[in-house]
Amino acid sequence: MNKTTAKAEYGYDAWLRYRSIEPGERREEFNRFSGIVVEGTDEPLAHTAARELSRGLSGMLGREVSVLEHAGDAPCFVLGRLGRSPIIDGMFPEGEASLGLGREGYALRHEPGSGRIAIGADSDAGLLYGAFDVLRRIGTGQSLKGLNIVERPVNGLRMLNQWDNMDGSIERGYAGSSIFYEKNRFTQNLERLRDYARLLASTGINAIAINNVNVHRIETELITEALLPEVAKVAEIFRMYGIKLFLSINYAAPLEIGGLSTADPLEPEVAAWWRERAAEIYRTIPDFGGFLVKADSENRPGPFTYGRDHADGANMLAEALEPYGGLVIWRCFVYNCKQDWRDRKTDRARAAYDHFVPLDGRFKENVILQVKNGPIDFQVREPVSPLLGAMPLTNQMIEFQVTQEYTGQQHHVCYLVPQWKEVLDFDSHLKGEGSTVKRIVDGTLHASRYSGFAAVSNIGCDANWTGHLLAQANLYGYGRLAWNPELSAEGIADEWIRLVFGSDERVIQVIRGILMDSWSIYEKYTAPLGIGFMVNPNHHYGPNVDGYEYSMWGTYHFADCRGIGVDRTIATGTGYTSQYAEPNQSRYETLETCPDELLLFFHHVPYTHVLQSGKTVIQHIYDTHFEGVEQAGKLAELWAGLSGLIEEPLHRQVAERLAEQAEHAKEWRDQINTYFYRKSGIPDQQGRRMY
Ligand code: GCV
Repeated sequence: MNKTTAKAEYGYDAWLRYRSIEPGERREEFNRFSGIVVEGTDEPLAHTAARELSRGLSGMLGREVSVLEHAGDAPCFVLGRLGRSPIIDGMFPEGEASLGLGREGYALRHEPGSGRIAIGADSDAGLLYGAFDVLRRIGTGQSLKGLNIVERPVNGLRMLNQWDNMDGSIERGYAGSSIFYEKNRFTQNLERLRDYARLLASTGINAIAINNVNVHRIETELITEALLPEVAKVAEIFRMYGIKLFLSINYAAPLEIGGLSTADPLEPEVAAWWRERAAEIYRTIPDFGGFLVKADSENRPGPFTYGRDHADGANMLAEALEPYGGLVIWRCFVYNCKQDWRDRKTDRARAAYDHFVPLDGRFKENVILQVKNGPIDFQVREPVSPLLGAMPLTNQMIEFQVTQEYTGQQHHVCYLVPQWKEVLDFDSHLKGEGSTVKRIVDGTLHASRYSGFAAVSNIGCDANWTGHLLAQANLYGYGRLAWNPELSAEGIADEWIRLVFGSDERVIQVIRGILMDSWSIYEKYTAPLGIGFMVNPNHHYGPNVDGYEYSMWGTYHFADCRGIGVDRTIATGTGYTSQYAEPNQSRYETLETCPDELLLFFHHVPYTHVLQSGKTVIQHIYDTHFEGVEQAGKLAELWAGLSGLIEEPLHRQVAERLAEQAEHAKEWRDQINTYFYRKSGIPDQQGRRMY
């Protein structure tokens, strides 16, 4: 087995495998193409697009499909900028004025006479996205005959956050160590970075922050002369794929590495220090994206130390970056992480809204607030963060977690696209019906200047990138959804499966089923009814019902012998429900209308409380935990049925993870069920085994 085949068999090529097209109609259709021509641009990005198209087509057709000097008589692919080439303008006579492709959009058109397929764009980035679109269509078995489409990304920023540290570790990384760093230096394996950039660009990602938001000592120096040349090399790789590079910064950098006695944002010498850093960065990386900032959050430094607020803190950085068009992405994951568990009035869920909403209108234009999808922390089930959209005068973007910190750590399968869809489709009612989260984050609801998606990446140096091969679908799905939140979770899964495993209908159906059921199965055997956590402290893997109950982190379930849940109502609880607009506020506030799956997030109820489903809370806990384990076992069986239909190394690695999941799910079931049986003393109606 040569090196390339070995990599492919372990999943390295991910969804860019370019599997050979079976002989038949489709293959004949594409066999006629002589090559690829680039028109009206000589920019590096356009050449990347042509190279990618050539690579993909050559892989799928089993022959070299090269980039040609001129279009000849035979059908070919023509990539080109509108208004700069007679061939392209001949194929898109209506021009950009009527197509409106913008900075990153593209149009695809088949011309029956010449047989040509044109990828037209008003930007080189558009050509790259168009090329990957063509490859995706062919790779998923579609014909390009009669093709005539226009595509534009719905969201401006489509970003990944790497939580990579320079020592090579990754905060919440479940797929090996960092591909960016090792032993406190930048990696020498630039090929792997390039392959990562290819994967990301193919899904539409256009921005990346390459270091952990918890910025430690050595990473603080990424913005200095010492490390900027290395950062610039990485920026160049991502630039070739239309991806802008950002750095996470340490708010205390002026103190820690700048020789100043303060990091107070209102001190002129501090502002001057940051201006000088910005100038240096842009001298080295002229298209640098900007700073990602975790400040006054989980013991990270920030403006609070100096009696300043988040707007003071962010605006000072924004001023430094403004002359160069740089952005400050300021995270809103701010709460009291030194809470006293005895204090039932302080509510971590309220914190982000309480901190930031009063600052609406005070942030500069080039500041974007990055808001986690839920008010707590990427749990399997949480309500949508009420902060999203609640600051009409402020740019916001949403933050998802592709890495599965609380959702099985890539040892369990948990396809998260359905969860993200639910968040995006949530109607905040902030400006009446139809004020969905997707309209907040695409910037249309409040006419925001900047907005979009960010997410914590799930990759590492494991051969298949994500540890669990099926977790690749989350990375793929994130990019696709950031491009277009209207895509369906099934449709995205379908694409990923076809690109990785091919077109066998049984394979597609089984894997799609596994992916689509996985979130609900995981939810069933872990923390019930929206209560969250119940995980082992620190690493967050595996069950531990009281793991965080008497800690300072503000993530409690308050279970006693009578009941469980957090009273977040206005009437008798923390008042968190007041942060939602009507009718959401009343729906959550009222026990009878609160959705079952979020009941314990909003209410403290007796175990005998009857859910809308007709079951008591305790019986729901027992039933879902037994069911979840049974279904997890079924996933492994379903997968076993695919043996022989997909490459053995790919089959084996997933089979191993699914077997592990099925076992580990039992540990969850037994700990959760036993805990609540012992607390409540209420037996299972079906008399199943408790311990
Ligand atoms: C980067 C959670 C995680 C932390 C993470 C933090 C954050 O608390 O457990 O590892 O730190 O979120 O989003 O900043």
